Amino acid sequence: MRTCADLSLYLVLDPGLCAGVGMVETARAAVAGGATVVQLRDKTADTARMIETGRALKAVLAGTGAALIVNDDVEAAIQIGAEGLHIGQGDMAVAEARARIGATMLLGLTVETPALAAAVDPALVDYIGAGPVFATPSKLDHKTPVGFDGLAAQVGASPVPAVAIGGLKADHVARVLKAGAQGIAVISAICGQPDPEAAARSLRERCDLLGV
Ligand code: TZP
Ligand code: MG
Repeated sequence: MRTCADLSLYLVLDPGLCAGVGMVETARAAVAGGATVVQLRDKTADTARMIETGRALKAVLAGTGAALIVNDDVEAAIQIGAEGLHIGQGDMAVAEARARIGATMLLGLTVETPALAAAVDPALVDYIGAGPVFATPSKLDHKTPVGFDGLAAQVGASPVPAVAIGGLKADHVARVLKAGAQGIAVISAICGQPDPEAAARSLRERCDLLGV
């Protein structure tokens, strides 16, 4: 049986926004500040580059307890030995993804509506990415923002834990948790910040205050 990772502070890496210090250093700093999950998401990389970056991330995260999740690229996730794979609705079918990664790796699925959340098979999927809560320039083709009420509806319909995403900052942590999500997922609140460790710590402190 799989145990889902601590989803409380979930960093999604973006190579463009991390351009200054790079994704690996951003991840190291974020985890030092209290991030519990790091997702490698690089729409510009082929599988070879995903594997290269993923292995560097795995080395940096070793011994920290933070989980490494790979976005979209199932082959890279396997080759890296990541803790999980995250896919969207337009990516490979959930059953196929589960068959490829085996029984022990985590599988995350993005949902954008309560109906999609309700359709999640908890035998296959370990957590959902729910939202987008707000519009965000970090994902130009994001679906219609749902706000905190929409988030609560998605989370309430889901048979598995949820992490909220989309335009979220430290001030939103309380409302994310009140909506029932287990954690907050962010790109720009950490990536590209002048001090990614301090940015992560300020998110972590809000989570800690609320007991997650
Ligand atoms: N999926 C929905 S919104 C989003 C993703 C990957 C981007 C979130 O980025 P930010 O900067 O935290 O708004
Ligand atoms: Mg995807």
